[in-house]
Amino acid sequence: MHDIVAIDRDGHWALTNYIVLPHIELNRSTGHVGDRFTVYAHGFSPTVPVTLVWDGVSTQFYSITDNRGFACIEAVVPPVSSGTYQVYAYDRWGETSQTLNFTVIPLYPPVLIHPEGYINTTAATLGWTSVEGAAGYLVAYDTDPNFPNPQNVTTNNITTVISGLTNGMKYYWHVSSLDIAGNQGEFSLPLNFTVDTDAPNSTISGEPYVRDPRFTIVYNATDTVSGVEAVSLYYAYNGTNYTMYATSNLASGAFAFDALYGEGVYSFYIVVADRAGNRGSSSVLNVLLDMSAPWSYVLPLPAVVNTTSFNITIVSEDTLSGMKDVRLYYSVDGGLTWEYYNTYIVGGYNATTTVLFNATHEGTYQFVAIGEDLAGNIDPAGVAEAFTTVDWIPPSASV
Ligand SMILES: [Ca+2]
Ligand SMILES: [Ca+2]
Ligand SMILES: [Ca+2]
Repeated sequence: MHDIVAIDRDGHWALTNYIVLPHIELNRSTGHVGDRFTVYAHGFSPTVPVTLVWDGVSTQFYSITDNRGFACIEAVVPPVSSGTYQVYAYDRWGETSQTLNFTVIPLYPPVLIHPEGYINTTAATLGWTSVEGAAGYLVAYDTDPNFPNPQNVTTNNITTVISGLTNGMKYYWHVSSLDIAGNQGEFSLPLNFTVDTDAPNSTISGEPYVRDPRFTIVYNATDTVSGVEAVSLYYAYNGTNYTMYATSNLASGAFAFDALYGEGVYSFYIVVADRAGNRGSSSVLNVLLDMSAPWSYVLPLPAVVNTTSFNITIVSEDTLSGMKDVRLYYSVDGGLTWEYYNTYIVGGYNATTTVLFNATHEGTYQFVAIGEDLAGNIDPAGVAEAFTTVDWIPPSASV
């Protein structure tokens, strides 16, 4: 109710009443429980309380109009179920506004953070972003992407631990927000993860004795569920601490190794990681780098032997890897080429080998022995190491 006063130039005046139909405007027509919103109330009685009515739940908000009948009511969406509500305002004198609709909508879902992909535990910690106004979250997980039989967890936190998961199983999960009235919003887009608690298996192999300081370590790694992510080669020299040498993304292959410390024992193993973060190690492979040639020689023989068969003694020595074999060569009567006679298996670091040599005819014999160690180093071919004259035909005399 308003008064209108008309005054003329001479000061005469007249008074009348008129009624302005009050109305309200909302700065928004939808919101979540707890959201703030503003109501502009026009055309109410001056300087009186004006009440905003949230229909259906009788929630009321008060303000006082100014001398023009205007009020600005700061309101909060009450904790009501999702749906459309009617709101209106009235003042102390019963002036009542029109009715407006306000729709309460559930909270938006959070954004899922982790886990995704592979995990290496049967108890997963799920995490997501917080949603403003959320009083809690409903987490659902299932082994089927359509969530036909979800396991549900309600929590006030932005993480939760779900346990009792099965190795090798893939799980889908999503989260919805709950407001203080218990309204459940839509679920987030799902993430999924697969449980892999099995460490990878691996083997390495290589030559036990090598003579080239660049050699190869062959490896093979396998993994169930998630697969091999990375392979790392570790080595130690003569029992020192292990150091990582190289890595590879390939599940099987070979590492070329440069033995920078020279001769000695190099020990190797590999560590294999799968995509879930499990790690497994191979057994240790020892490789002996032996770059030193052995030496073998034939012991001196009598100046003359008078039998077709006679013993030859070969002495061999090798450091590090030890002897593998020795080959005996001979030449007759100053022949320019060495004839191969035989190969003898020799073990150990120092060996004496006695062999029976069968001469095919008389003459002057020269001998040389060429040894080889287990790493493949070979005694340098040299000059004759022993010689003898074979003469088994008695001298004949005629008179
Ligand atoms: Ca695995
Ligand atoms: Ca050697
Ligand atoms: Ca020799």
